Amino acid sequence: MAAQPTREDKFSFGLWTVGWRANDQFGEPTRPWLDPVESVHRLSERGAYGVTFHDDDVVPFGATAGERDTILARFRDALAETGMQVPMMTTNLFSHPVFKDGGFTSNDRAVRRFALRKVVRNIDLAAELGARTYVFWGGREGSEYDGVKDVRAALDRYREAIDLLAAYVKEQGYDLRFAIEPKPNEPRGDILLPTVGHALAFIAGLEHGDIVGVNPEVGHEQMAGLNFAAGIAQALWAGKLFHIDLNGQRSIKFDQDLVFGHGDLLNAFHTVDLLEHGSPSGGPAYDGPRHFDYKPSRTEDIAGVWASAEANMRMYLLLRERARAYRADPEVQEALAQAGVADLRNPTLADGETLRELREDRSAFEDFDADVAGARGYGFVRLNQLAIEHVLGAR
Ligand code: GLT
Ligand code: MN
Ligand code: MN
Repeated sequence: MAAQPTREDKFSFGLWTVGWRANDQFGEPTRPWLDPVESVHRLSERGAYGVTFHDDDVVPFGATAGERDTILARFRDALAETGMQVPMMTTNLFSHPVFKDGGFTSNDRAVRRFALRKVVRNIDLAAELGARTYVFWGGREGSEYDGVKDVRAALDRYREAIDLLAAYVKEQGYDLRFAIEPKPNEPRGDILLPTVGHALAFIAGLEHGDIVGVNPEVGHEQMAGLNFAAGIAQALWAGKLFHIDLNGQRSIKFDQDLVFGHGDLLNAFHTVDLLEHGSPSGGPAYDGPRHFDYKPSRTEDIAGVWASAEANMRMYLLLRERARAYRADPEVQEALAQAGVADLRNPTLADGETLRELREDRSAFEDFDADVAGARGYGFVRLNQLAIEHVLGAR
């Protein structure tokens, strides 16, 4: 039995997740509109510590200034009553038809200027509500056809937007960092910055990249056939894992946004192990929010929505418990040693050794017996079997 979720677990949910009305390409909504204030209460009761949202999740697009004030006052009251935090906020630059060709990278300059204004207004609100992370998911930044978008110009405009906004955050003295969320496709045929690797390369070319990191989502990497645990390991290595979207995906297909762990369970186990304990050889762990970005399946009624929210947290806690047992198991430690996992920490050259000295070291090449080294068994299968047995509760 895993423990019940508590605020210390730092579980957060997008209001757009439980609030999704389950309309899809082929069907109408199957659930009624859910009041964001109710979501704050229901999630708080279940042990979450925070909610996250797009500007339009709380204040409808096009609301007047007066309507916005009234809605936000009521929302702030719900936060105060429950003690719920807003660790992250983001902008909807994808729903309204004006963004059909993107926000920051629309071919229409007036749309790009409107997008910047929409983000700046919401960044001010994010700072006021105490959010520490501002996410950029560019779902509409891309195209369906290769000839319609000058990708190099689009990346210039993307960089212009992120640098302008990051400079604004610094000027205002806001304690806020940006996190770019990659996705390979959907809703656009191809989306700019499709993977964690693309996003990290883009960030390296920014003027204000020091406050810009990534917000990888499990399913988005897996839609591209990539290994999520390996992706976040690289983001941690780069010091850029600023936020995370946990959910589930079953192979390369449309974005399923299943409950965390309901897709590739073993990869979810290693994801939790990495977030909680850092890499096996002691690299950094992650101490930010455990944020769920899933969609309660279209088959569920409102009771099913809350059950699925609970399922996300429970999956995380169960996997955390299993990961702790895995790390503490002496047989696992022994298998890790046999696999040479910790040996990879040793620099390949000795302290102070030069490449010239390596070239003079006959034991490294001329006298090195490649056949003996090639005959070594690493025992990776045994280690993996131990991981699976822990996941199954067999150990
Ligand atoms: C949208 C998308 C998510 C992003 C959100 C942030 S909204 O639902 O599917 O992956 O994280 O804009
Ligand atoms: Mn998704
Ligand atoms: Mn997401």
